Amino acid sequence: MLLPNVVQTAVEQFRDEGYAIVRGFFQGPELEELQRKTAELREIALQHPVTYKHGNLTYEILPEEYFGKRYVIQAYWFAWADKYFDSFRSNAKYLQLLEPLIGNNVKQVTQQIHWKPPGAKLTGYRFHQDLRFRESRESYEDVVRDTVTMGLAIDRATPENGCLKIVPRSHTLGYLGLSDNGDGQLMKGVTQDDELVGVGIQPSQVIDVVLEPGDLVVWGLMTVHGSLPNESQLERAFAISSYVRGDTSQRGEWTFKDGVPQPLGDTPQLCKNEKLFNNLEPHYDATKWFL
Ligand SMILES: O=C(O)CCC(=O)C(=O)O
Ligand SMILES: [Fe+2]
Repeated sequence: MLLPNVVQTAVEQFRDEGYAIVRGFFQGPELEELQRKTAELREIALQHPVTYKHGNLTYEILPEEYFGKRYVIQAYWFAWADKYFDSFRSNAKYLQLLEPLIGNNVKQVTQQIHWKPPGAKLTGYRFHQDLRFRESRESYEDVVRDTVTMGLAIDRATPENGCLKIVPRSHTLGYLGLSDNGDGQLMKGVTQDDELVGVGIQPSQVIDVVLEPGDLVVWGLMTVHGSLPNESQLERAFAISSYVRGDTSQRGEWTFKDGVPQPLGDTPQLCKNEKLFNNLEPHYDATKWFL
């Protein structure tokens, strides 16, 4: 468990600066298990030639036809594929950080692993605020106030392999519309300095979130962040979990009720994909967003 002063420092930093880092959130056998299960999940995902979807479960594939080799760059809601990841999402240490911020009735709106395989292009994320990914604002009382997002380093994350970059205190600037231009695709192209300057952010304000395996970074829906593609030969797997206050949100999968971990139910709940119920069957999605 986290020490009380670690929780308090993180909560204060998150409120003041729009982000916080918790070192050694996962350690030892718990970290090794996460790394092993992540490698296993990657092999399962790589059995699919193109992007695969089943309910909220998604494996985002860069197909061999266009990339010379098959890559998996994202998995969503793999709690449906492996019980380990269902209990991972309600780990008691997540609750320790969440409770002071959004209480102990909590739903989860996103569960993601992002891989940045060496050699794959298109593994960067242009600078943005995650509020752009919460389409149904009326489904929340106050989605900004009631959301906390956590990113757990599975591999070491450095500038060379495309670590997260954050603009401290940017959560106070309002919604800036970064990367909303064009098709809004985050993984094509990189943010130019003048785009940041145009919304009042100096490029020198951007910090690299360098993480050791097991370190955690916390951010909010208004925190400006992004990352560059992996230019190194080292992997960068990163597990992102976004939580909301359960009693003010009609989106997400229950994760804690009165602090008690909740497993997934029989059917998926609306989370981030508003079109979930259009097709609940397993299917391939060969959309060529990357062209
Ligand atoms: O994985 C990353 O580097 C950033 C991902 C991100 O910002 C997002 O999914 O919203
Ligand atoms: Fe993001």
